[in-house]
Amino acid sequence: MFEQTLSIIKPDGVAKNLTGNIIQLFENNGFEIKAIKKLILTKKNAESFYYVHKERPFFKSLVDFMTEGAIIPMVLSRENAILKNREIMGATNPKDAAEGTIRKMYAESIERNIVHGSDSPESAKFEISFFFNYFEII
Ligand code: IDP
Ligand code: MG
Repeated sequence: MFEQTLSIIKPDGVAKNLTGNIIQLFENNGFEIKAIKKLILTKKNAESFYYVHKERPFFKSLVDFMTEGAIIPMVLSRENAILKNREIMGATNPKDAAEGTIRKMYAESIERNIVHGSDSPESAKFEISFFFNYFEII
């Protein structure tokens, strides 16, 4: 099914100048960038975005990390975009990520793992609308 997903280059990825490499990888894998912007989240924004994790022990640390610098959210589309993006990103913990995945190549730790990707059609819908208005998605 042709679908859309939300990807974010997290503050560590932006700070390490990996934006170009990551976008290239998505384009090489058949994704079209339908929308893109650069911004800095407030703590409240980050807490809202990650509300599903609010009871987790790493929640505060995750919010601190996601607000330490600029991020680049993007709407990506292709066939099976949600699953395919998760595949290209690799496992949450870079130690478990497959060779050639973004997290295997670039991530420092389970927290500082370079990219975010929606994990279901429901989360993609919420996450895309969190960052983009309908008229910003081409
Ligand atoms: P995902 O990004 O692979 O979907 P989630 O379980 O949804 O992983 O967790 C959201 C984010 O929270 C992760 O990408 C990572 O930055 C952070 N995180 C997840 N698990 C841990 C942990 O055990 N310790 C610290 N940070 C974590
Ligand atoms: Mg997740």
